Amino acid sequence: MLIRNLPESYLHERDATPESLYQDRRAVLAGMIGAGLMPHLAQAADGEGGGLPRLSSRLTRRLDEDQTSYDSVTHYNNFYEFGTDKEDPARRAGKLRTRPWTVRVDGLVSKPQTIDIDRLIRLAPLEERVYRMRCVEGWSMVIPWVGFPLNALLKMVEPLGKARFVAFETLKDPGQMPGQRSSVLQWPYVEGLRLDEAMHPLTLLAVGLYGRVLPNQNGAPIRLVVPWKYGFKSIKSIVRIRLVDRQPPTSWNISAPQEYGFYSNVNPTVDHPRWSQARERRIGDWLPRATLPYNGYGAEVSQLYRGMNLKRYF
Ligand SMILES: Nc1nc2c(c(=O)[nH]1)N[C@H]1C(S)=C(S)[C@@H](COP(=O)(O)O)O[C@H]1N2
Ligand SMILES: [Mo]
Repeated sequence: MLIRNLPESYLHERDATPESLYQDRRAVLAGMIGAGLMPHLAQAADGEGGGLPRLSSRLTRRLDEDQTSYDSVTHYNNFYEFGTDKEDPARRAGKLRTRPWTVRVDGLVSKPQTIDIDRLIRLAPLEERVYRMRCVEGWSMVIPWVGFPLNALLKMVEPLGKARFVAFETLKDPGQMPGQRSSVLQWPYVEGLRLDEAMHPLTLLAVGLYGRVLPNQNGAPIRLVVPWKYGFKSIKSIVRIRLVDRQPPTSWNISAPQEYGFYSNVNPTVDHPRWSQARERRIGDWLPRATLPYNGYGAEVSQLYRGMNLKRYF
């Protein structure tokens, strides 16, 4: 059973983390509201969220930028399983049944497991982290995610020495996901990371946003969040995570290999063949802004790519 397989570090991560990082979310919120900051967060906490259950978490990562409104985060989405228009997922993802739900974690690991989502949420050290997100199409958002580091789950299953990549898979069920009746992409949606990218402390498995359970359109009940990569790497509604020895196929790369690479690190100096990536439109802003290398996370992640030709490995 899961509890027995959890390594010490997983169970005790909360205690082991310096207390200064952790502040009671309510106190932080009260402070921010008191200071007249984060009106969107205040709104979401006070009634938005469509009655979705709250998740208790510790704020471990702030960002000194305005958060995108709850309404935009939940009504301007890419989730092709529910259609290709930005408003389709909000209108159509209500059909998705997110309970019961299990995530199968297997492949090159010594402890393959099928984990129930509620057990995972109960056991995981839930954190609130505010991340900048950049879609390859040129828009960006700032989203307060709730989740836990992917590396906590990976350590639990004990990757074998041969494991070099991690492959992710979304649910395939055309009955619930009407977009899968179209062949706009190959289904199920699949994504992948190199193992060191997957183990990086910034890489999150999100189960909520704005302090509540994830809305279906944002990838309920569990989705990946990799903030230094273009949004399509952050695969939604995950049912399987597999440790493998070769670079796994990824949906957008299969669909248009000359446009979407495996790495897909946010890079203002490497243009998409059909448009520049130098600038972006922050949802809610009028004026475009400069796109940052690695979406602003370069100090933390650029060492992962030392010596690599980023134009070749785009
Ligand atoms: N399964 C699945 N995951 C997906 C997508 C998708 O179509 N299907 N779209 C991706 C893209 S292109 C982006 S920009 C983000 C959008 O996440 P959001 O709607 O929560 O902002 O989800 C990514 N994850
Ligand atoms: Mo995207």
